[in-house]
Amino acid sequence: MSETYYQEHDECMSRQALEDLQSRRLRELAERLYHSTPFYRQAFDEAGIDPARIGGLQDLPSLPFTVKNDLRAAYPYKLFSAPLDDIVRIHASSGTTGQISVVGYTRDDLQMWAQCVARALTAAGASAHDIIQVSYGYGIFTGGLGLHDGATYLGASVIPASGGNTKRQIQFLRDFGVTGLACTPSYALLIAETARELGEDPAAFPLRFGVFGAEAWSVGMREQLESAFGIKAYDIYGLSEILGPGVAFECSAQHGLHINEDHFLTEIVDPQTLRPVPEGEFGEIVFTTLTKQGIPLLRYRTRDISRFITEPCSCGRTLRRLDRLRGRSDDMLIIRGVNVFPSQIEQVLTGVTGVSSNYQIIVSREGLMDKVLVKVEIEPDFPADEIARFESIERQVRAEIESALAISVQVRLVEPKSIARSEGKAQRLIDNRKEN
Ligand code: DLL
Repeated sequence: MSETYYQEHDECMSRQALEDLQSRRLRELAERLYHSTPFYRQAFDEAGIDPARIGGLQDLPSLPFTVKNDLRAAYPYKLFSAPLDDIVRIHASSGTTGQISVVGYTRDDLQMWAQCVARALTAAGASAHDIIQVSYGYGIFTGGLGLHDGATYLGASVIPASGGNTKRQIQFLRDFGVTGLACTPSYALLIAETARELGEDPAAFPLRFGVFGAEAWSVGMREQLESAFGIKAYDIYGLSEILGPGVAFECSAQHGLHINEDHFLTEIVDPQTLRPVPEGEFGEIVFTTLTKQGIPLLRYRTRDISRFITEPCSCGRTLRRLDRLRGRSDDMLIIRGVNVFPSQIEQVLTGVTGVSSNYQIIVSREGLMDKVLVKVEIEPDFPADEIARFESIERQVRAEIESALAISVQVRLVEPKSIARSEGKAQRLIDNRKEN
């Protein structure tokens, strides 16, 4: 058994070979969906599309989209394409609105998922020799078990720590020789902060790399995590509707996330017109699952915003890259006509001395305008007798946000530890807009 999981044949294909493969898989998918899933049969019939006549990628723009509400309306199993007898695992999306989307995996799906994650771990420099602590939540959320199965597939020694009990996490990191940590970036930051409070230096742990995702995070946050633990921090992206973690991943170049394009056909569209954006521009990511059996989806609108990076990658993989995710379109703020994502505000905060990266953005709406208050904690070692500097730092943060993003916000510095920490996905945005 090889010590890494680098599938050169699949990860370094020529564009032509990849597109041929995608075309073939798209044709098979359309046939399969038509004959196995009443939802898609109806969608094809209504659009007047005969799946047998789909030639390949050139026909993709004529195929119907799938949206989150379709999944919710199909609750729990109506969008499954495989019989329940063939489903061996069920997960659900971490919906914040109370309505959840349910997804099912066949045995083959689980294997493909583990391979996608094993590719991601390999790209982060992991091998069968690593000890990987999985501190994403285990359960109905896909983070824990997704990373777990991928790390197991790779042959690493896996510590299924799950989220929470941060002191015990630190004990494992210190005593078990852990070389790789997988969790949300905000939880990694909390682990580092808690270690310091306990008088430990997180950089002294044997950790070498982190595989962080499940929420938007900035390059500034990456720098903080890398220096706190003395590691390389890699981004991993995915969503339960499509797979879970492992749809796309960063490599040693740390510049964009390679999409597992042999399994996930990817488009970037203008959310208004639903047409592809010009090459390299930001838009909504749309995925078609080419190989999934449990719940394959056609042109699923993720509401996540990114763009393609088109230059070749120095790592040699030809799988196209997504730029670091900006965030979800639902979280986008419009401030005097300027579109801003919380992750862009985070990027500015991480560059200001004296403030920490624990922050919260509180948005309200006045008329058609979003009004934004940025609450950010001061550094824990900020000298107590320098409270007078608060105002000048607030002014500085406001000025830096204004100059970097061309928006004006209110800024309030708050005491260390006054903003709630998260052991999973951080809640950075408090959105009071819908109440108005
Ligand atoms: O968060 C899957 C996952 C687990 C990915 C662990 C990476 C690591 P959901 O709970 O369905 O699945 O949430 C999916 O989280 O649509 C994005 O908005 C956001 N997201 C996930 N990864 C990233 C990332 C998992 N690397 C939603 N950067 C997605 C930015 C991310 N946002």
